[in-house]
Amino acid sequence: MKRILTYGTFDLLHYGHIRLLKRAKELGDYLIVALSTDEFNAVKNKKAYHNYETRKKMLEAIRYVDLVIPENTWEQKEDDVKKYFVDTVVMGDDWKNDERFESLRKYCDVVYLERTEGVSTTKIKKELGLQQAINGVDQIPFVKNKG
Ligand code: C2G
Repeated sequence: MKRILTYGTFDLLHYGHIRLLKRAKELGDYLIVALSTDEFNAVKNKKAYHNYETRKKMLEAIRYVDLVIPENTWEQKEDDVKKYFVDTVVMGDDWKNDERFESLRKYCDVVYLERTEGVSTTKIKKELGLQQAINGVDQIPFVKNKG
């Protein structure tokens, strides 16, 4: 059984995400998605519209996805690959040659798939008026948990 692992926030699920998951599954038999937690999104300077539990339930409903685990840190990838006996880590090619993935080649294959043009969560939020420019940079204003 060939085991595939991918990482992401997967917020406001769209066909770019689905295409990535479909192609990742086609590379093996079992697809694990390490889903960024809300706390880790803050580290990535992302504020997801849907919280972790909602994003997890949506991913678990996708036929290509066999298991969803939390992504809490940048550093957990090596442990994930070993713990789940991963053969291949798959990411969209916006991550191509990123050392955080290239460093995994000691333990597994690393494959970058072409990113789907014309769609992104940021674009959806912008077009739905769900975000405002701050200092000229489009982003959801991240409000730290009060108290
Ligand atoms: N993706 C894609 N096409 C798009 C948008 C996204 O192929 N139009 C891919 C990305 O390349 C990524 C996956 O879908 O492989 C999930 O995208 P995001 O949720 O934006 O993930 P990201 O914030 O890049 O998180 O440790 C790695 C990070 O957690 C990756």
